[in-house]
Amino acid sequence: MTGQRLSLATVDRVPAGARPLVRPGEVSPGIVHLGLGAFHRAHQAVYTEEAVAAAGGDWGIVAVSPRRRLLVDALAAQDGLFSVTSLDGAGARTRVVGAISGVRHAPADPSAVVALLADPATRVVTLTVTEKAYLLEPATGRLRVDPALRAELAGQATPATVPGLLVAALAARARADAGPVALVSCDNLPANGHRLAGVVGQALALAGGDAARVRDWVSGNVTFPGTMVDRIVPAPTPATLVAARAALGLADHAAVAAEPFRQWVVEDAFPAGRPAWEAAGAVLTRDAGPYERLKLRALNGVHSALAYLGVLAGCETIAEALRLPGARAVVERFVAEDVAPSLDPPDGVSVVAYGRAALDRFANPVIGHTTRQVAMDGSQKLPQRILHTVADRRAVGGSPRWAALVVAAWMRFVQGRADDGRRLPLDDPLAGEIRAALAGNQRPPAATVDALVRLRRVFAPELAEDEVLRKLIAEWLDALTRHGVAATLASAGAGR
Ligand code: CS2
Repeated sequence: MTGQRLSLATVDRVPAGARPLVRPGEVSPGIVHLGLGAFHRAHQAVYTEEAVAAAGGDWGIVAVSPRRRLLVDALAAQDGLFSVTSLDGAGARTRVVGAISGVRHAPADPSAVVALLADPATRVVTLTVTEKAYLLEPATGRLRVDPALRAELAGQATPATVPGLLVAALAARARADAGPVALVSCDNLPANGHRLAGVVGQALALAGGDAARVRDWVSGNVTFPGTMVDRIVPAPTPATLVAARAALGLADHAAVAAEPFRQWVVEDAFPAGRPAWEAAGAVLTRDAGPYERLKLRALNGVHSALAYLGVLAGCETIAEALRLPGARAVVERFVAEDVAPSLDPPDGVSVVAYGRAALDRFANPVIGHTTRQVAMDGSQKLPQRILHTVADRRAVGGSPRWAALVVAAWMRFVQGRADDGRRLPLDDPLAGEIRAALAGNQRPPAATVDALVRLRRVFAPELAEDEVLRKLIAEWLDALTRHGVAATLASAGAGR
């Protein structure tokens, strides 16, 4: 793209209604964010900007990319400015956001990132690093310690992982007595606050040096508020940048597009203050657990269902998958018959109505959220999205038929061929183990199910040993293998 680029020098040329509410440089940093992906820019950055515009406070965000450099450079060239385009059938609305006051690339200078996290001005640390970056075993939530992490924790290697960076930062903070801080996971993990506390606790237990003193300091000075975060934010495409340019009259290489809907439920446990996020519509609460479980099971669970079924049936997008004959009826029954009885929803919330509203959002005709994007990292997502529902239903003797269909769709997906024979890539940190479990697999569906449920890092032993469940999954896998997704959904959705 040629021509002028979005930056502090050019932003006043942007149409008045699209200008940022606050400007980088006017607000001192108070938040460090790990994970510079599209979701952060369209979610926490927007909430924080609106909160600061409404109620003030030194809550600029320094956004750190733990891995990739591309966005760091794009945002640095734009003084932290980027735009969010909200898209649905009714049209598009683009606005520049000024919440990000600095960017860092962790691999380029890890010690600068550790120093930033340990700076007394940093009072809140938020994370959107995706499930796999916590290095947890998906089935149990225990930290997976490999030699590389062990070396980081022992101080023999530069911190490169999220647990390594956090432990190094907390140790530095404890030594300098830099004041309390909240570490806030904004990833779709179950009980994400507890899981992050567990990561830090287990990592500190393996750390060398003055780890015992650091642990004491952490227990008195660090909180781990749980959160439920929600907004559909597909990976940006060239079309996202073209739309941003048309709306702004300037090139924006860090533009994102998202659905208009957004929600944030946050446990209000911030020992050194926080932005007035409630002024931007966030719900501050004592316990985000009921919201989080509802969202993971009735929204993300259905998302994953549509992703696996859709990708097998040759659908590019989630909206297209939802249009397959029978698909909507099947996922509605999944929510009503399997998810709803597994949950105690937040007061006044109907699981079925929540599920229907999620489907209406998935039907957004212009957002173009790809089935492949949602299908990736299935081993990290399946437990909290599907298997916890299955376990809760099986514990009371239920027969989670529709959840079993989703597990079967995932199993067919990891076998690597769509219904039309096209190859499906497996983008998953456990790809090697999954392939090994399937090795030489020309087996009948029941044997495939037996091989895959033995992946203990994904399936808890009580599920792997549950014959009723294995049979349910195998029946669906047989149907999907014989008839394909389209015919299976058409018949199941019609109640046959
Ligand atoms: C999706 C989520 O990619 C995925 O796995 O299910 O990113 C989903 O779009 C968000 O959680 C919606 O809030």
